[in-house]
Amino acid sequence: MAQAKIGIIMGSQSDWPTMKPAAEILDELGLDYEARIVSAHRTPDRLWDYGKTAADRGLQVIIAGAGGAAHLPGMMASKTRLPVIGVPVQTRALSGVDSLYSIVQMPKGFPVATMAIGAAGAANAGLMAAGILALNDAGLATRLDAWRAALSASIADEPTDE
Ligand code: RP5
Repeated sequence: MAQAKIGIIMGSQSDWPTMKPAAEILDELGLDYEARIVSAHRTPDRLWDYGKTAADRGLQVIIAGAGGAAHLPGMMASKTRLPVIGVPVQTRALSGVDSLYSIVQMPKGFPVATMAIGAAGAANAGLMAAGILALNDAGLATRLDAWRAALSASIADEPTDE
């Protein structure tokens, strides 16, 4: 099987329900991806290895979701030049604001493109990854345009009571 160009990584199994919408968008757009649990705190060696080998393995974009003290996207950005798209996972104690601040406040030099908190952010991460790959893939660009047009067409002109 061909190496996927998109990696979806997350800090815990518990992040998967939040991150799954990213995978679903990629499925809809016919894009291969790999999904892995890579924790900055619990499996730091796995994180190191993933970041060190990502580009050579053929990955082009990494979507990284984490919650709370969400170091994963930033640490991954420190280990690879590939674009890293961060997804703050909603937490119970602080509603994901902790995750958002942990991911978005990167120092100059190691950017993480940070999405909204939660499942909408994950879906947008999938769309952002697709947009990046579409720069060099005309077929994907056409599919992404069609996806966006279908979403626009699904929005009613007027509100209803239901
Ligand atoms: C983070 O800690 C993970 O990204 C997750 O959002 C959070 C809680 O993890 P679990 O305790 O549910 O495994 O590292």
